[in-house]
Amino acid sequence: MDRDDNVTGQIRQKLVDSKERWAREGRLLTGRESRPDIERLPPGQREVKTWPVLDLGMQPDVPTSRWRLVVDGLVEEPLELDWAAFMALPQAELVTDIHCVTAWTRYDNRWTGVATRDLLALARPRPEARYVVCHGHDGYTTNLPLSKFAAEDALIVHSWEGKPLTREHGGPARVVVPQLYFWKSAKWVSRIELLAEDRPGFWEVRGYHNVGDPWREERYG
Ligand SMILES: Nc1nc2c(c(=O)[nH]1)N[C@H]1C(S)=C(S)[C@@H](COP(=O)(O)O)O[C@H]1N2
Ligand SMILES: [Mo]
Repeated sequence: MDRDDNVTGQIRQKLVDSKERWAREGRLLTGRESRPDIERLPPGQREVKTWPVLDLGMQPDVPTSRWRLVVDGLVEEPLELDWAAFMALPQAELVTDIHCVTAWTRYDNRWTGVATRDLLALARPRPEARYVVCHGHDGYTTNLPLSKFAAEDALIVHSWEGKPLTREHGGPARVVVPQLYFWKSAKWVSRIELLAEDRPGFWEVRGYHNVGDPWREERYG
């Protein structure tokens, strides 16, 4: 490892350490619950107009020529899609809000991509499949209940505001699960693994909530 890598590594570790401390201290918690049909802003959130970039500091460069999406685990029909096969699937366009656990919310993001439901319909989950782990090309993982992953507004997106998703935001393709905090939406998605038993991901083993519903303020726990 050269000196630069070392410095980046230290910064990243500091960031991870401070977020673990936030989780232990329950930082930003208001103790409120709220309902999406009554309020637009979940408890403890504030609206931002920009789109912050958050990740582990390594932003993998995955050209669409090398991009593959694997759907495996407890499925009848394991998939390995290349870019052309992915883009040939039915395309959905949706406008949804982003809620990040660090308390910013960004309204009205226009996504284009493939509905997770359509992907799952191809792979056909076995009856015992109840959880999903999403993997990113940077080694990131995050877990969620299959029911949340399969929500009708959950997508694997390749475009934002009609333009290809940028690398810093997880391009060429990332998961977007609008009903959960944004750490549940894996950038640079490489693999969707279906499981019978839950398996906590990167932030979930570091004190973040296992489900992460912003309306119930499930930040940590
Ligand atoms: N592959 C990968 N996905 C990831 C992350 C990451 O580090 N790696 N960070 C998560 C976190 S903590 C957040 S808040 C969002 C940030 O997405 P953005 O940078 O597009 O705002 O991505 C999530 N998905
Ligand atoms: Mo985050």
